[in-house]
Amino acid sequence: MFKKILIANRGEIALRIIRTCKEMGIKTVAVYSTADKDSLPVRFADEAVCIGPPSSSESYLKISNIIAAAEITNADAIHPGYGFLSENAKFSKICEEHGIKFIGASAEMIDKMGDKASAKETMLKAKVPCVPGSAGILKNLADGQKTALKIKYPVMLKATAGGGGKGMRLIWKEENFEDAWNSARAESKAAFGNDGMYLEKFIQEPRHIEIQIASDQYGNHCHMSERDCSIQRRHQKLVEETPSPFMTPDLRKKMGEAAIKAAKAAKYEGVGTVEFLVDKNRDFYFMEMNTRIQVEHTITEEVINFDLIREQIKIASGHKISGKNYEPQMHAIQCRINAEDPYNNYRPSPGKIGHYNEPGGHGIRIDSHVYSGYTISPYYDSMIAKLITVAQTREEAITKMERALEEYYVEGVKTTIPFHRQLMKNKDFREGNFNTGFMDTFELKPE
Ligand code: MV4
Repeated sequence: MFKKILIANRGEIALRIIRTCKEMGIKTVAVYSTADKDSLPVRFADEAVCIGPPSSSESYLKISNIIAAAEITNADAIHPGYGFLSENAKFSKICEEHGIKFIGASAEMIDKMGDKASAKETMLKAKVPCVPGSAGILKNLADGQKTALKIKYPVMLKATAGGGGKGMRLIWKEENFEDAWNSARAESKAAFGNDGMYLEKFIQEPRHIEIQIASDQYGNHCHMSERDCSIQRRHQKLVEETPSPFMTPDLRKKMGEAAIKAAKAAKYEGVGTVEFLVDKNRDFYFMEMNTRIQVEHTITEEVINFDLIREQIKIASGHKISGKNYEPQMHAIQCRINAEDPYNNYRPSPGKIGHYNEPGGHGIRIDSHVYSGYTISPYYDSMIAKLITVAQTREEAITKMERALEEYYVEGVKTTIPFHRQLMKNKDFREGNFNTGFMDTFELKPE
């Protein structure tokens, strides 16, 4: 087992990783930018190293500084958390070259799964269900137009280097193809330095349902049931839950098996997530594979009673898994509490928190790095807490969430708490009647 892990991240996930390391008897090194010098990860880690100024590109993304911090503290592994360098192939490779275990995917895996057309090719070969579309990258405009006619409009044009909706275009009819082609390619070239495009049939009103998996270094794989992440806004998840209200035992079995097929085909190692689109008829299609621990791993932990960070660290150090799958035993919901103004287009609301009161009691979990007097920096993402409720049924988990949100008080900054309070009372949400288009029509009322 590792003796000392450097956490190449900040905020709640840095704290989350430090907590598990402590329970495992592993020493921890926090790295921090000058903006985070008073943060809880810095206070709770065994050692802390400043790696630069507030700007992420000069600190949490600065590979040379992070490797230097690992060398001087003699860390034998690096946990990247999510975001930042967690899916950076170059960083994974440099860690390996320095004899430091990267707790995440290999550079080859990150490259293979990060290129969406290549990931899809791997999945098609393995007979994982995929959205009908082009066979790999489109050769040119004419190839795109021809393929679109073959699979029939509406179609989705997607950037192979994409993610989070960047370089993606929905095209309803042939006459709009050329403009979409040109603008998507330009956008993708600018964002990723890659303008490779592929095409898919447009799936209308899909749900976003993802399967948590774990794979060890010996070819054993298991799935840990699903998370429904359909409540999103501009590709930012707001609420996640498990089980999905749309799930059936049959669909869970099929999607779990497909996710394992995906992991096997990729020769995956570590904990990961296979994302699917699920349509009205409960047909499902591979979207992408995430090779990191995700923000929403918490709800899976709650329903299978299992520490996923601990498992991730154990697998990275060579631990064997049994290969048995996990079934959800409870219902869990997570609301992302962001320092954003839901009444002002979710504009970030950084600043100093005055009084801060977290909810508590049975079935409530809060993963957060903030406290009374904490200053939320404008440099990083605006999530200040993950509020998770766990109960026997979905109804009880919602009731608990309503109660918890009533107790939650954050003075000094705007938060998404009013949005979550109203969502919990929304008829369609309560009936499990929602898909990825939900936020397009949701109207926030004055409080
Ligand atoms: C799609 C789709 C419909 N049909 N692909 C959005 C981000 C990227 N990861 C994939 N996305 C989508 N791909 C086909 N063929 C609809 C979306 C989509 C979406 C997917 C998941 C969660 C939220 C979404 C919001 C808008 C569009």
